[in-house]
Amino acid sequence: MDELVRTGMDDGVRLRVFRTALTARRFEERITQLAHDGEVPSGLHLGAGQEVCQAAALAALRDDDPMLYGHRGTAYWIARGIPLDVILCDIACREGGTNRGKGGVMHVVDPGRGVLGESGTLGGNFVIGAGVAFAERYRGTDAVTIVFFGDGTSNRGQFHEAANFAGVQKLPLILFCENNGYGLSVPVTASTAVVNIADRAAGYGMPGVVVDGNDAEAVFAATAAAADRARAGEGPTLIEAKVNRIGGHWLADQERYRSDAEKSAVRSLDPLPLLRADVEARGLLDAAGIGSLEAEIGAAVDDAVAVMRSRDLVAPSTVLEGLFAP
Ligand SMILES: Cc1ncc(C[n+]2csc(CCOP(=O)(O)OP(=O)(O)O)c2C)c(N)n1
Repeated sequence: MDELVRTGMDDGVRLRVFRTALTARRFEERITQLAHDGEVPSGLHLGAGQEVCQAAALAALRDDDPMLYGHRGTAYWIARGIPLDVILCDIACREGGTNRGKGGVMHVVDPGRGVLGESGTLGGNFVIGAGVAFAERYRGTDAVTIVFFGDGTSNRGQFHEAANFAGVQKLPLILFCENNGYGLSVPVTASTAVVNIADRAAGYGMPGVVVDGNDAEAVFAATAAAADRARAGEGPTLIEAKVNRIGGHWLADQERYRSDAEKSAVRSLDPLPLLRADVEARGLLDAAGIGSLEAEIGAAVDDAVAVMRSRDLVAPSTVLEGLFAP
């Protein structure tokens, strides 16, 4: 995507965001079932509630802009066009994944699509992302690097090192915080001294922007503006999208630290039905069109499961392969 509509999402982008978010939701529902059935490891951190935000942010970038993602959900990979069966083979530790099944649920990598992976420990993405942004500028490209992270991860030391370096170097970098109010079971108010993560931007010489992460239009506009700034050589932006983690931290989380009232309030704020209603109200898809899209996605998920089941589990004897460049 070279030309973007900067004043707002056009219909094509809106549909693309909806398709990506809906695919991620249905895909993760199936992965949850597969995990309960013991067919895939249960380590998935579901993106439910955050897919619209992730899809809208990525729709505002070019499809090969470097991306380091957080651990929450599959929408980042789907947005970049990685086939569902390839993602599922990674998640299921089978041959056929981007990492030949060795990356597991969190380390899908496809450099050709700008998908650079996730650091083994939270926080590593910040310094790697700043380094990638520096390298891209050094090579003379106009790529914009985006680093997604959660509110809890923003308290790692690497955030501050990388933000300062990006600010002083005016790197083409977007630091994109998905603030879902929790780091595992710890509420952000108990872990973080500022009200908004974006408030920290002032300390590093970059703009800090807070957006409603349930509003695809707002997320798209903020990310597009940050990308324009970065490509124009004006430096990094810290975006904080306020989102809701609809479910637990991961599949096995029983969420004992959240009241029933809070859980139902959060679930009632699901942005996916809101985006669906918007798509319908604008006449982009009617009920039949949405039914066809659901059927198409369901079939694609079925196909991915069939491919995954046909692949071998990664052989333990290959564990030391691929560690170093040949
Ligand atoms: C350095 C490090 N510490 C702890 C963990 C374990 N861990 C995985 S996810 C997570 C919570 C992260 O919270 P946040 O950044 O808010 O993202 P969210 O899970 O809410 O999307 C923790 C503590 C880790 N992976 N790496």
